[in-house]
Amino acid sequence: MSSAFANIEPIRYEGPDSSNPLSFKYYDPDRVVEGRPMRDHLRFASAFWHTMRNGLGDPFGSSTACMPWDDGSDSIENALRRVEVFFEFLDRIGIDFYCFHDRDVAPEGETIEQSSENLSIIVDRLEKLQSDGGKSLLWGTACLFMHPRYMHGAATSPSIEVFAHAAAQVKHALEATHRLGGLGYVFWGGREGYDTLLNTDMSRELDHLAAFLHMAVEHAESIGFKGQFYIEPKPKEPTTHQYDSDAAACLNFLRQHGLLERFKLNIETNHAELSGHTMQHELKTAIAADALGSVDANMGSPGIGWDVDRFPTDIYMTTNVMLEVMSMGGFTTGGLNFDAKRRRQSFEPVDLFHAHIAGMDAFARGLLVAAAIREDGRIEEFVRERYSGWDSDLGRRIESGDASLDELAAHAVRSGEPSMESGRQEMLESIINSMI
Ligand code: XLS
Ligand code: NI
Ligand code: NI
Repeated sequence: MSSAFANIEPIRYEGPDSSNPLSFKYYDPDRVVEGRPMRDHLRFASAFWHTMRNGLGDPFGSSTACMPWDDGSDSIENALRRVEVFFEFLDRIGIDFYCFHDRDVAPEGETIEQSSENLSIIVDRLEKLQSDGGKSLLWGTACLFMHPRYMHGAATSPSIEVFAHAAAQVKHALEATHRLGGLGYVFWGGREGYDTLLNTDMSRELDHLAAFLHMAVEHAESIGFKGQFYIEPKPKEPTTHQYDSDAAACLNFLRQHGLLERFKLNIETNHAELSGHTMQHELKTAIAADALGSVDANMGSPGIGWDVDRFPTDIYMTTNVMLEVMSMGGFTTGGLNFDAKRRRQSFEPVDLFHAHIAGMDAFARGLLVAAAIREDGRIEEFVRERYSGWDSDLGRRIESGDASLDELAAHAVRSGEPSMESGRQEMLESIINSMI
């Protein structure tokens, strides 16, 4: 086994009074909350692309991350070393799941066949590391946005040759995910959108995207991949407009093209913020359609208009996420994937630990606060009471589509002017504060 982190003890729960920064203050994996251990509620995953491949460069400055195990080359040996170090990291931090793009784990070759062979070599090693370490693949995906050939999109490229190339890449990535027993497969439409409508046939591109996804579903069927497919909404960046702009747009697209049965959504906090919604709004929209699958757990920086992928440390936000996840009975195939990177200044290997610990503890606290809010019941009771008029005979008939405008008009005449009730927003916010 690799020993890149030999000087770091496995991270353990030491409780809120510990002053050891390399310990969990709240994440106690075996602690039972609402009948299940914390680890099963939270299902943390680390993202290979950020943890192992992000040099922390930005548009104004080069990489800063110190990665002594990485020789910077595109060799298979280097790629194998990286996956070894990654699994050592997962082991030390105590994370059970991971996610990757094909091109993060294996170098792209000169041809599509060579790329697929490279991927195969790495997948062999991943398979072994997974079984030795008891780790699982939360989801796999194909990187259809980095290579210059995808500059106009992949499944929505105007070029049929690029579309075919992307299809080949997805076929291989799907097969790799299947071999690794992946629980899911994500489509994030990095460049599936446009920079200007002047050169774009939008409706044709959307039809192509649907055809692409249908082929993926059929291929999954033919190889026996039963994992969950996800679309990950994001409104923009790198394109000016991305078709999968938010949860509602994705759901409409999936429904229109008969894909909703096989797809759920992977909702990312920072993307929700970029779309002008809150994370909770996006989660509720997905849950209302029975389509919340998984979460990319990160957060933005208020006022910054791009995807900064900070580690999620805001306890209000983690509380809201856990309230929604618990309201749907918890994750099934999904989990909390830290699609998050350290700040450029946090360049030391140990910062990978600090960053994940910060995110894990923030979510563990969010879980505990959410459980306390649920147990307390005041908020739920308030909402129930607010809609109690609908529990009447008339309410039930309206909800089941059995009432008419005539009947309601007669009812309104009988009842006179409706009484007004306060929404009590500040009172509710104060209740939440008293539980955090
Ligand atoms: C980028 C996305 C990406 C997906 C996987 O903004 O979050 O990382 O999660 O392709
Ligand atoms: Ni993401
Ligand atoms: Ni993102």
